[in-house]
Formats: sequence, structure tokens, C-alpha cells
Amino acid sequence: MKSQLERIELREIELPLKSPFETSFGRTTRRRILIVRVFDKDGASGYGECVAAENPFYNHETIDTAWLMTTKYIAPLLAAARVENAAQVSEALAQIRENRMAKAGVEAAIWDLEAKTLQTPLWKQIGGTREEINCGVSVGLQDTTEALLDKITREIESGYQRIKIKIKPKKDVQLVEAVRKQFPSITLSVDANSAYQIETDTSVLKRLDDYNLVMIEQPLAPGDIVDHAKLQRELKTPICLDESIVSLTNARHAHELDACRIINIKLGRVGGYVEAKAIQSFAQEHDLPVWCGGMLEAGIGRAHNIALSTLPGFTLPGDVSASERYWEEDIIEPPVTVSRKGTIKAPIGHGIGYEVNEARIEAVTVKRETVRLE
Ligand code: OSB
Ligand code: MG
Repeated sequence: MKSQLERIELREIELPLKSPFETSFGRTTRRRILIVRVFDKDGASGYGECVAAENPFYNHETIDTAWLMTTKYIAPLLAAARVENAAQVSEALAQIRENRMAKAGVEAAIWDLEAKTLQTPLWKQIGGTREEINCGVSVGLQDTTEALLDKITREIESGYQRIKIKIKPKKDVQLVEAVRKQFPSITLSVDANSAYQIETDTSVLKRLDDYNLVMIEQPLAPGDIVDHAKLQRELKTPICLDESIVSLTNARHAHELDACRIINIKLGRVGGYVEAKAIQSFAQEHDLPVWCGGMLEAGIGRAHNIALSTLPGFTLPGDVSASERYWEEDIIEPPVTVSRKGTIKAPIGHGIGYEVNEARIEAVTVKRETVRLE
């Protein structure tokens, strides 16, 4: 960074999803999203998007807790630390336990600012090497199996390389069976968002082994790395951990116990680029494939996910897909688009590489606050 940070501007925006998104923990119809903008003393700025949800159902954070953490604790620690570059931010905030999504939103904004002032694309600044990333989609629980099959048909026609469907108890084997019957050879995975228990559900999860799934994502509770290891011993299908991996330490424990064979990395869940990069290096060293997860992001978060996905270990298609799957009108220009072969090109512009549509953001802002860093 060329000069010290001067202020953080927070906004809450509200965006209706084009169609509701349902997982084992609930249904989302509109997103409340925290947009973070940091300014340095020369007036340069960078954008981050905090992925904390409306409710504490995926993890403990919400947009409201993240707002409070940012204004009351993150801003003062940052002001005191006088960081010289984005890589120092996570260390400066280490005293705050957890609240990783709140920290990641601010850290991401500072990475964008740094890359913009250095006049380089963010994906290059973080060490990315892939010029094109591979994309899959996450398809939520639908009201009927026919609706699910229709949705999948459209996603495959668009070119997406991997289809993931959400499952929960009693909406699992029969869904997978129906999808496999219609699409015998697609790359298919399932995501349970922690809806199962090892004591009662091992037999139903074992039945999923018959359907050639590339992975079963997060079947058990976030803290249950030991139980995931027990379950993995019972399954042929690789387990992928999402909620369970919030740090490099978790990744190491999961690998040492053979609790998973694949890791989903989300910038917010792990607290930002520094931790995400550490997890991806560890995974690469130990031949664990990783992919970039999604949290129904608007364009700024989506652009950061694209940058993250260019790191060398991201070999599997991520849940990073086109803006038009979520929003009538995104908050960036151009919107994120996906090629016919299910890829997104890393942008050539500086920083996140997409223009932020400030007028659009202004139009959907419902709350704002500025914190000075001095
Ligand atoms: O578990 O990956 C998940 C959305 C919200 C919370 C958790 C998850 C998801 C998704 C959607 O699967 C991914 C996306 O399309 O952004
Ligand atoms: Mg998941």
C-alpha cells in the first residue's frame, strides 16, 4: 500500500434472489449483504463483501454481528496496527477470536486497494496462476423432483462442469437416484450442510456410494472432525469438508485423521486470503484437491472468489457461477459470465478487475456507517 488507511465505509444492501435457495438449514429468498469499502489517505479505495448471512444457521456469524465486529473491534485494531500491506491484516486482527467472515470482508477490501494502487490484477497479487477457472453450480432443494431435474438440465445446457445438489435426511438417496437415472454420466456431488449424525445415519450415507458421486460435502456437524474420519472409513465416496475447516489447523487435523479427501475453501469462513492461501498450500503439499465454495455472493464477493480460484491448488470446479443465476442486476460491471465450456476468465483489470456500479449500490443501500482509522 502506498499510504495509510484512512476510513472504512460499511453499507448494508438488500438484493432479492431470482429464485429461493434452500439448504438443509433453511431457505433464503433475499440477501442482506455487507459491503466494505476501505480508503487510504490518498483517496484510493478497495472493496470487500462480507459473506455473513442473515441468520446464524451456516455458522455463528450474521451480517449484524459482522457489522458490530467491524466497527467496534476490527477498525480500532487496524488503526492501531498501521499495517503496511494486506498480508499483515490478519495478524493485526488475530486478537479477535473467530468472527472470520467479519475479518475477511475487511481484509478483502484491503487486498483490492493494494492491488489497485500497485496497478495489478488482484489474482496475480495473491499468487494466482490460472488464467481461467472451472465452474460448477450448487442447486438448492426444490419443491419437487421434476423441478430439480429441470434446473439441472438448464445448468448442464449452460456448460457447467459439475452439478452439486443439496440433500437432507429423507431427501437424499431418492433425489440422487432420480438425478443419476436422468443424467448417468455428469460430474455430480451432494452437500448436506451438517444435517446428518453418525450414530443414526451412517447406513443411509453408505447407500450414496452406489451413485458415483465425486464427493459428499459436510455430512456431519462442523466440530465433528473425528466422526467424519470414522464415516470416511465406512464410505468409498470422498468426503469434502466445508463448515469444519475454518483454519489451517483444522485442515491439518482433518488430513491427519483422514476425515476428508477434498476441501472446500471459502474466503469468509476461513477469515481471508492469508488463511485461505495457507490452507491451499497445505492441501497442495498433501495432494488434497481444493475448490472454491460460494455463499450466494453479489458481484464483489464473486470477483474475490474468482481471484481466489486462480491459486494453483484449485483443481476442481468451484461453486463460482454467473451473476445471472442469482441477480436480475448485479452490483458490478460487467456481470460475471461463464463460457459455454463452464469457465470464467481471470479479469485483466486492476484489483478485483470488475467495475463496481456505485449507483446500483446506492439504490439498494438500506444502512450505512463510516469509521475513521485514526
Ligand atoms: O454449503 O456451500 C454451501 C450457500 C449458502 C451457504 C452455504 C453453502 C451455499 C451454497 C451456494 O452451496 C453456493 C453458491 O451458489 O454461492
Ligand atoms: Mg457446503
